[in-house]
Amino acid sequence: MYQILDGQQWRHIWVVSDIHGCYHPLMDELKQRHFNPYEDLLISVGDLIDRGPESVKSLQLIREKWFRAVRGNHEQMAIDALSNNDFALWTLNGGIWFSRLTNPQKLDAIALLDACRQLPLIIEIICTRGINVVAHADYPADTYLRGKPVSQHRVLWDRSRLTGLMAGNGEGISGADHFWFGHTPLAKRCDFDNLHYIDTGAVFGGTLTLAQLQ
Ligand SMILES: [Mn+2]
Repeated sequence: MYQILDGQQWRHIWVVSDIHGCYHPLMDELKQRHFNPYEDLLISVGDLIDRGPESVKSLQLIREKWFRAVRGNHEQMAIDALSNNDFALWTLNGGIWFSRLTNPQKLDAIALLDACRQLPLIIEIICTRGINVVAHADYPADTYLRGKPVSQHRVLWDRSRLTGLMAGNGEGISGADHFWFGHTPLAKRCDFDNLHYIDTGAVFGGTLTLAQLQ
């Protein structure tokens, strides 16, 4: 559930919003920032796949040394579809690309989605400017604690904290310096206290947001 990273291993560290198959826009953003795959790290808030044009290429990022990701609800829907052999929910939510792959492509995609079972739900990375926590939709507690069991479903899906914050209710989460979430497409990134919601809807005609943690 938790993966702990020591930021000292990298020069610059970035977190990126929901990619959803927007592989080439991501490469453009990395180029603009002079991202160096030998020295820098990119962390995804999850939802690498679905809706956009290049789900497989986006999924292949998990094999790169310079890339880490937490699991998003879209990866989870794909994992569940394959294990239950029930593709209805996933297909309805942008997973149609999978059925259009050739058989060899499908085998590679299955191997990659199988590897997504190993993706953590939460990444904690200790950077020069403090402790950062990355999760897809929410960290469902008032206080962060490394290793604390939390609801997988809420980590992957829950929008209630953000909805509350937008209505003026709620505050930050203690126990870490910054929290980075995706999942809910917004016109621009929203920062409430130490909570950062960065999904700016790249796949819906918006942009990818990259935030530098170190
Ligand atoms: Mn999502």
